[in-house]
Amino acid sequence: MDDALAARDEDALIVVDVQNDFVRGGALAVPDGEAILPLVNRLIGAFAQVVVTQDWHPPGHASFASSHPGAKPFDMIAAPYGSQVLWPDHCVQGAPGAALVAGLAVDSAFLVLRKGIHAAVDSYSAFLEADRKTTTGLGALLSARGVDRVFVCGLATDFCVAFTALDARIAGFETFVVEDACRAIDANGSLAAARTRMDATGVRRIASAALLP
Ligand code: VGL
Ligand code: ZN
Repeated sequence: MDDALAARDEDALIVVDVQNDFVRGGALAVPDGEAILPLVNRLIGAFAQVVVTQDWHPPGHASFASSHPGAKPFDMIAAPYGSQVLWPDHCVQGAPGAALVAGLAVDSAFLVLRKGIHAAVDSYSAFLEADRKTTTGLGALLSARGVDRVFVCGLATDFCVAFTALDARIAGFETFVVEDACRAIDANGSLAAARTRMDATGVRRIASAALLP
């Protein structure tokens, strides 16, 4: 069992992409993704500072396979900013699939942060887009609010959760991924790769029992 980590005022919870397209029936459904909802809601209740993110792409986004003639979902392409996995169309701005899952306890969140809004650049991370230059401003915002530890949960472990956690760590926050409050896509070894990177970067992987009574 992990040491108890009872949430303090200087802790922020980032709830990543708990959206219709990432759960059962969605365009990019994460296996068992809907199962995390009760636990995520309990975590939200334990934190004074909560940020919820939404993947929020314009139609024709560069990460969509449909934007690249001849490409299929899960192909890789070389984008100007590096390699990019191509996805089914998902989380299109304003579409039902982009909405937060019904029942997600968002009311206490101080911020709903939308990311991936630039047509030519993807953004798994809630901090820095895939060009590694364009910031969402989240790091500065959390710092200005006195946050020093960041806890991350949501979907998907191996993409938006991991990239968000890695960037939180790089931004200087002590960073934890609450693994049982996440689910993974796990395409082509992506979950093992994400865990290896998180471990190497000093992101701590914990269970919710360390936080919740
Ligand atoms: C995500 C793939 C594409 C995620 C978002 O939320 O993990 N994955 N867009
Ligand atoms: Zn996306």
